[in-house]
Amino acid sequence: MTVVKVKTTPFAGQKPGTSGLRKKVTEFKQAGYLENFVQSVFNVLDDCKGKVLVIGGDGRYYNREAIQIIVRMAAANGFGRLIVGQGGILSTPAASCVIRKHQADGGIILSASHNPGGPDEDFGIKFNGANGGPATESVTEAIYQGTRTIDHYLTLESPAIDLDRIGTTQIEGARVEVIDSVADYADLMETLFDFEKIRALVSNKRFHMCFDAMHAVTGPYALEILEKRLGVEPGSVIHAVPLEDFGGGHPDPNLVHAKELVAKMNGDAPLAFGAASDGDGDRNMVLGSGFYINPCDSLAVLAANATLVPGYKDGLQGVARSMPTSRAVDRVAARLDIPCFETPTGWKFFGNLMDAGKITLCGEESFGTGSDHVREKDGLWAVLFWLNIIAVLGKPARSIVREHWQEYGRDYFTRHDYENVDSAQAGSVIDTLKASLADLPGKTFAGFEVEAADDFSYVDPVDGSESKAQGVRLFFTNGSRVVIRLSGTGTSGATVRIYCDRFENDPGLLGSDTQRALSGLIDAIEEITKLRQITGRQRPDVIT
Ligand code: VG1
Ligand code: CO
Repeated sequence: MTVVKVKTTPFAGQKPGTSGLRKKVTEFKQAGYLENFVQSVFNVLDDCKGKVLVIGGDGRYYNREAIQIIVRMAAANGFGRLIVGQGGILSTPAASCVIRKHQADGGIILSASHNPGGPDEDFGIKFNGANGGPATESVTEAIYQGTRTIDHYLTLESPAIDLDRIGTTQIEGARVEVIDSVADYADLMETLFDFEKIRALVSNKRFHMCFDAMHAVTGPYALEILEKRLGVEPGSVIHAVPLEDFGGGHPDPNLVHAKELVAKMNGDAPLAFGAASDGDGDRNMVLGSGFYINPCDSLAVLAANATLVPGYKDGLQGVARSMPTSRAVDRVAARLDIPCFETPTGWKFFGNLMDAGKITLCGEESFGTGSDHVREKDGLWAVLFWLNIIAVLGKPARSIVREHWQEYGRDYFTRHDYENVDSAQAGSVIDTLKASLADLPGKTFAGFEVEAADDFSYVDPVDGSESKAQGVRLFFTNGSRVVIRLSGTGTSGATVRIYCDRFENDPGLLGSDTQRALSGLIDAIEEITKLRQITGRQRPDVIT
């Protein structure tokens, strides 16, 4: 097989966002588009000779074709060993686990996460480093710079590898191993959680649960771990077959998109426990009987109860949350007397803290929770963590959360998303707000007086790198907070995210409806930004 040097010219806009490069499939399918990005990744790795690369994706449309392209390019670039998930499947946390376990030099994950899939929908690609985590900002910036000047990529002519058969083939100097997508990950879960106790819980005739894989990547993982290894009632995992278009659905685990699950958790005979994950398996939504658990609260409850779980029995080094996430976990950290870090949105900012041993648990309000067992957020891991806690405490999820509020107070939290807003309009809302930051303190909006306002800037405590302009924060004199930022994962128009939180510790006021509890704050931010007025939107598209 001869290595072929193919001439190419740069494509504009190959700048990775919050989590990799996400574009429409039609854009990715242009000749040389995927190749340019992949070669730019390899160029940043410098000498690929003999290196080990993990490759897998969430099974969405174009996953298999993309993997064949990447395998040929990796072999042509001199990689010594390629580890590929069977059928091209590796969930994001499983890819992280495989990179770490096999001491690979990195991995390429093909996913646009919770974005819809199909010929006219989204595709994505992300590079993770040897620690198993998303490349840091300096690496993604170097990849982007590479895409702006690229003039050739390397590939070779070789037959497509059989993605469905576990086994090894040789392409040039590269040994290509197709591995079981689930085994390494499932084994890791067994080392962290008390499978005996969870088995006893789920065998209880009164404990019925449902896991909604949303026709995305977690199906095979959930079947193996929940139904096979833990003995959860067969049929409890729904939408378990990964489909290229996620069955036409939106693989985003929230109350809007996981409708069938939500129906099972409410009504006359609600199930005891429900959960869902997203396209690539790194998000989780956890539900109790007729009870929604906000991801910010979920992180706080896991931190407060971590020592009940074998993998965390010795306690936590520290915790971290993304800036827009509510401060519920901060209260737990203060009580445990451990450090709590506030990072910009996106999992790539947690990696250094975990590698340096500064944190054990971390999370984001966007249904992301995880720990240092891998370097990605991890949907099924969070589900198992909850099941383990429920099994030990012998209480329903709802009681665990309510008792947590009684003890620590409650941080009411909501996020309002305005999707597909005209990019220029969205940009001007944010720019106008930024220009007024210095004038806001002391002013009152809808009864809320602004105490401080800034544009969040983060200095990484490990390597000192600085990330500026990570979202506008408005702090009010009564302790409430609003954050506003633009999404970095969309593929059309702009998505404006508004995050509101308010702390309450009056024991009689802990059970209110979230939207009602935050309505004043929502009015205040509209008065400040005039977002609805400017965009002509009456209400947000998604509320979580
Ligand atoms: C969103 C979430 C962020 C998350 C990111 C990737 O980013 O807000 O918390 O880390 O998605 O998650 P943005 O820039 O759109 O707000 V995933 O599961 O899409 O990889
Ligand atoms: Co995801």
